[in-house]
Amino acid sequence: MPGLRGPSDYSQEPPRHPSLRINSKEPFNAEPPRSALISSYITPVDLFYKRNHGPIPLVDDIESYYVTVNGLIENPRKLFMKDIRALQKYNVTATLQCAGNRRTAMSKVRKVRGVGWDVSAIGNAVWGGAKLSDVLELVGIAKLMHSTESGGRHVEFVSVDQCKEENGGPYKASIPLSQATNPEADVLLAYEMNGEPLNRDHGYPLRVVVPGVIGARSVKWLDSINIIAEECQGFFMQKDYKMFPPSVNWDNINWSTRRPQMDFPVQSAICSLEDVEMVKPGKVNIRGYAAAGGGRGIERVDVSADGGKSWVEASRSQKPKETYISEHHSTDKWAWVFFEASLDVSRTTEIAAKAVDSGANVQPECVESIWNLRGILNTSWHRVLLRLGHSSL
Ligand SMILES: Nc1nc2c(c(=O)[nH]1)N[C@H]1C(S)=C(S)[C@@H](COP(=O)(O)O)O[C@H]1N2
Ligand SMILES: [Mo]
Repeated sequence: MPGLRGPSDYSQEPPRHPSLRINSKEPFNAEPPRSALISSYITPVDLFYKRNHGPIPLVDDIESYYVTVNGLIENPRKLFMKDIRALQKYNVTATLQCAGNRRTAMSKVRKVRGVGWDVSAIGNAVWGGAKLSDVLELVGIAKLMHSTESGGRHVEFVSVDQCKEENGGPYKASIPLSQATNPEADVLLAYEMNGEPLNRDHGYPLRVVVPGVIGARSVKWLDSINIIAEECQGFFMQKDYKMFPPSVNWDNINWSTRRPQMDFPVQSAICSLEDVEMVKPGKVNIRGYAAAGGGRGIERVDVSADGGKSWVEASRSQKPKETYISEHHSTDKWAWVFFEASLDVSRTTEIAAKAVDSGANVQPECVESIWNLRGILNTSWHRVLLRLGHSSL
């Protein structure tokens, strides 16, 4: 009897927080309101965005659940939860961001295909679990098997959810073996989120967390791990989550010309204000998040009260969470920072924010220049319009 299975319909979905904004019901895709997103540096599990491509899998019997490790290894293995829990446990604070975050704004320029998201398809959690590098060592994969040899190998993660994009098959993705075997990359097989067992929406009983990389590669409800010669050929690697130039449309697209997106680019968004807000003249408090992919930290966040003509530097805060810290807590290089600035507003104006990462990469000014037909990676300056309102005396 299998321990984990993917149902074919939506009759057994888990309960969800009522304040989530639902962008698609089946599959369930939802994000918290902006203000809720920045009310906590560690995003509470029930408010963390949920991004699914099929019905949520179920565990019938956790004792009989195991992950198989197959492919280019000498001895394929079954790993039960007790085997994974027996490995050193790490807590990694990492921001997960969907590549489709801020898609709705991109769609306003020119229509794109995909689930519409505001700015909250992102969250920061403390993920607890075993390092994938330890798991691979356990099954006998030498640490030095790096991808410098031609045809560098990959590690594929396969789930059990039934996705229509895969013709009813499971969600899957891969990362290079060199990243998977690198302990510093902090790739986890996580069984905890914010100190609690993962819940069903976020991948119970076990998920992959690939810090610094678009959320699409952090496969939930892990069923098998395959060591393969070429990257995963699944839909979400080959026919989705690739970044195309603005000239590519649905008539001339050639998916094979692009590589699957991995690292996410530098991002920020103002969360203390909606797209259009009425304010009184005076000081306006601007707060939001900034996140850098690939382990590059945030170097700076600039905010403007005149649509980007002049800028001031925002103050930043990155609080390591006290509660879940263990002796083996990793760094915060995978986690977002919160920023804050107080701006003087005396007329109707546009507020803008842009972040700079440690590699001096900056968010692009205009969404037009990065428009792409799938609407991914909208990292353009985040802008909100402040309308000077008459106070209601
Ligand atoms: N098995 C499985 N894993 C998955 C997905 C999925 O649909 N099925 N969605 C991916 C995408 S696109 C994102 S952004 C993240 C979202 O993780 P979350 O729902 O825990 O926030 O999970 C990824 N892993
Ligand atoms: Mo995603």
